[in-house]
Amino acid sequence: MQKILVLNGPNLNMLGIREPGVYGSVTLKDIESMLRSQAESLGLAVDFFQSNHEGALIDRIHEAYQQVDGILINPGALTHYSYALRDAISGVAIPTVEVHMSNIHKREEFRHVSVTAPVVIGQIAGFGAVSYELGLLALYRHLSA
Ligand code: CA2
Repeated sequence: MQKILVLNGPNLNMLGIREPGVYGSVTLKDIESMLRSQAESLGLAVDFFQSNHEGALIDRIHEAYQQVDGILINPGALTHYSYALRDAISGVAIPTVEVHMSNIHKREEFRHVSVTAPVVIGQIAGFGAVSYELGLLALYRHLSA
């Protein structure tokens, strides 16, 4: 069975708790259970990790080296400036899909840039919690191709 690591970056533990206007009322736990049942129907094993710390995310990516078949990541605001996270993703060479709940391209200018986008297979943004579902499906299709 193929293994997928789902990573969430800073502040995503607050989903559904604050700012429901921007990110909706779905919690990270809801997203995890949604992905767990989607993974089961696709025949994938999923593991979840969220951290507010850049280094902890990088350590988790290093641990995934040669252990995991694909990564689904919402790097949060690290998307826009973390060359260290980008190097970690590119270093382990694990097929990765980047997802965002909001459409980062129609928000503030600083969110238009993703420094991680050039080292992932593709990016999905703007569909709320559905971005994660679409991302997992895209990763599955990529790994089965
Ligand atoms: O749209 C996304 O998924 C983002 O990755 C979310 C990040 C943001 O910095 C990116 O630009 C786009 C922020 C997640 C913060 O989530 C919160 C949720 C509730 C309360 C506070 C923050």
